Amino acid sequence: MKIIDLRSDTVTKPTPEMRRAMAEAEVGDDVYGEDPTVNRLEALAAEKMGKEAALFVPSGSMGNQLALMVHCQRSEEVVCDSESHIFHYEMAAAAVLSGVQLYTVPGLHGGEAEELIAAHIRRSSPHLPVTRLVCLENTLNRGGGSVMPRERMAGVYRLVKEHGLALHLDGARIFNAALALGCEAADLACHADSVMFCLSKGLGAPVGSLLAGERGFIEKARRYRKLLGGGMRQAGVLAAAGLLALANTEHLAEDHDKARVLAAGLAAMGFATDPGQVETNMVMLDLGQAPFTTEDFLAQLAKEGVLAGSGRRHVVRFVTHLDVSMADIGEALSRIKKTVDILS
Ligand code: TLP
Repeated sequence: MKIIDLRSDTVTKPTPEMRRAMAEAEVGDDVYGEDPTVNRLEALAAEKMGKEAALFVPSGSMGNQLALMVHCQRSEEVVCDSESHIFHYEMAAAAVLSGVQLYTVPGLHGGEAEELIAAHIRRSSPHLPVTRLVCLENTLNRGGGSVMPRERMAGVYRLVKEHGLALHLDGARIFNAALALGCEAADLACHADSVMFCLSKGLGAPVGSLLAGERGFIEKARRYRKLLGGGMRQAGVLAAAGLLALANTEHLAEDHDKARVLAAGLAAMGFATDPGQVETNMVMLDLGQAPFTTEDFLAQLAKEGVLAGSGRRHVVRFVTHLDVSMADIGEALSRIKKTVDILS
């Protein structure tokens, strides 16, 4: 039985073309700044984000955490959505590495973003931490891959600048967001001082993310990357895969189509999943009303050869990606139906 893995878009394997490019990559010692392939990738990433410079890092988490380290001082505060990745999935690194507190705001990603952020910027007081940074996430992973429109980002950035703060964008899936909004990634990144995006998610590279921003910001991040043990040597073998991944981001549209078909199939089974709400490559299935637990559902579904993940409480997350076809989605739907029949 073919396993259909919808746990995440991180599960993709490099294509033969990618493996060839990796094997043939021109390399050097990147800690000395001498890896030509890494240098090319960083230049291309900066260009795509419309920023002065970029830094290749092993993971999205490291990219986000470097941004916090550079933007903030200890005891300062970062305002972010209560569903954000930096809050849930980065091992409390903001507290450990930067000594900052995350001020998590429910619904910050939504239509009230400006008002909510304004209400959470601290006034100057000897009793309160100093607000330093606002972090947005586009697309919002735990928000079902939902997109923050350009105008909303622009409004938030204006507000952030009026208060003399900085804005970091967790753009792990910025190309999914840009595609859904019909714009370039740089049109989103221009509303942020720094942006992190991942090569190892929908774009299909095996490893790597980039942090982009002003030259001085990136130079500081480079030093902190070394501090964290993230200075890589002949990293061109990885950057070569990244260059191929960045060369074509249009195929993400197919992942969005697959997600919509999956959501429509779930809706047809009677689940309250609205295909109209699927904006990118994720489908959230809320099993809060189901006669079985999320854990039992995931375990039985795995026996049927479909892997899915769990997100918020009672919520199953399906993520479409390069390594699942539209036919796989049809097959996954019939296995989901079988799972529900067994458990009901
Ligand atoms: N997300 C992973 C898991 O960590 C949950 C996934 O499967 O979706 N920002 C966002 C918005 C992300 O979704 C992720 C990874 C990261 C940052 C971190 O990237 P990595 O895994 O490369 O550290």
